[in-house]
Amino acid sequence: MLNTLIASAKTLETIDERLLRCGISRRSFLVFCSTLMIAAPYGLAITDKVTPEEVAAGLGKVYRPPIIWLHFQDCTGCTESLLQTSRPDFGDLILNVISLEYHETLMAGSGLQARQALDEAVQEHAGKFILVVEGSIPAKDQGIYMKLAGRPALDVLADIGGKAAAIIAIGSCASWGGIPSADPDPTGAVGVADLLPNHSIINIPGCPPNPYTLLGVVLQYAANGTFPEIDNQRRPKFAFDRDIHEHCPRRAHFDAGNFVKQYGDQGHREGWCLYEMGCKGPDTHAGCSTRHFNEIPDAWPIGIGAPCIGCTEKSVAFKVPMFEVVKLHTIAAPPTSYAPITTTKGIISPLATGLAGIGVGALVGAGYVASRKFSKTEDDESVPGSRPTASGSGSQPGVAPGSAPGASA
Ligand code: FSX
Ligand code: SF4
Ligand code: F3S
Repeated sequence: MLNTLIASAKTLETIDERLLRCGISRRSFLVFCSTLMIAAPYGLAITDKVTPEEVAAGLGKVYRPPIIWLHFQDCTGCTESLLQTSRPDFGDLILNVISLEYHETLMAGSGLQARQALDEAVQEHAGKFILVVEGSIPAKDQGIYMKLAGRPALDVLADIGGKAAAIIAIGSCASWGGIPSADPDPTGAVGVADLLPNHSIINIPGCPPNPYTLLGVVLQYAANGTFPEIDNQRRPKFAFDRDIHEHCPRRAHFDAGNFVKQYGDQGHREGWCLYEMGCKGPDTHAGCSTRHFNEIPDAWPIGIGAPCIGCTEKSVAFKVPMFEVVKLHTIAAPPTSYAPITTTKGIISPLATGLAGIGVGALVGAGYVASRKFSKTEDDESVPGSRPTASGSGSQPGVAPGSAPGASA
């Protein structure tokens, strides 16, 4: 078990020992544990507990996992999102919960000093450390497009990856190539698993991913010596098991047919659905709609009015054009009996009251909701931001003209 191996390293101590020695309050650690529980409410053995106290009791006995973090072709956004984690603050998180042995962005040394630090860390923790890789690896032309201390990145990854207990590919770049692999992909950018397919590798895609997913995976591995259950793209299921669209706060607008037509229009200002602006939420598995970034409410793409670009999906991100509308894979439209979410102008029909009115009212309501869905007529005042069209008609989202609404392939 990894934790037994780690314990043999004299320089490492348990999380409890470290917190005590450094004067970190129990309260801070409990806040951290409860945040982890929220980020991973199921699917992680370390958070599969009833209270934060139980999580803390289990985690406290875990030896701080040694981490070596390498950068390849990246923007450092993944590191930045970790830096912005505020519970506990960055210093507590990095220096006390995990044992970060090498990280080029954060270390003071450079050049030969950095090279020696890396060699020493690899040597001391060989076979016990977790290698975190950020950024894609240029594989074209024998890897000449990126060198570290004179060695192609390809060789560095093979060498250090071969000595790691396990590898975490953080971000979409390290998971499959990400932005550097976008057409025309001049460097032949690939992900870690493309180069080391037989290693123990887990992918945490996202541009950037949620830092608590990383911490959950790291601590789970340190505690149990195993990665959490993964899907067919090596992503931890606890964080990637559902699509954005399922829990999007704008979903009610999608169901009601209220779509932003243009950035800055009235619908955009009112927080309507971004589907027609190319939102890839229906095609994207990630937890962003419920786990926002930096612990700030609404700090995620759709929360600030930008469509999801599908950054966690290899087949979507940086491949499908930004404004292209995705197909829907599930029955998207709700029962037509759903009440509209905006109030209507006019007078309630007397037929809508009384027994006889119930059936008729339902039909009228259904007809109303159906007509509001995907309405594109220019004179429909109830649809903010509608733009006049030549024909005054439009297609339903995700449905090819002429096909039935709702489900598609
Ligand atoms: Fe890529 Fe990360 Fe995007 Fe940036 O790993 S996943 S470009 S946020 O920093 O490398
Ligand atoms: Fe949210 Fe996008 Fe789905 Fe609209 S299409 S409900 S903005 S995920
Ligand atoms: Fe990425 Fe979409 Fe989330 S773009 S950060 S998966 S909302």
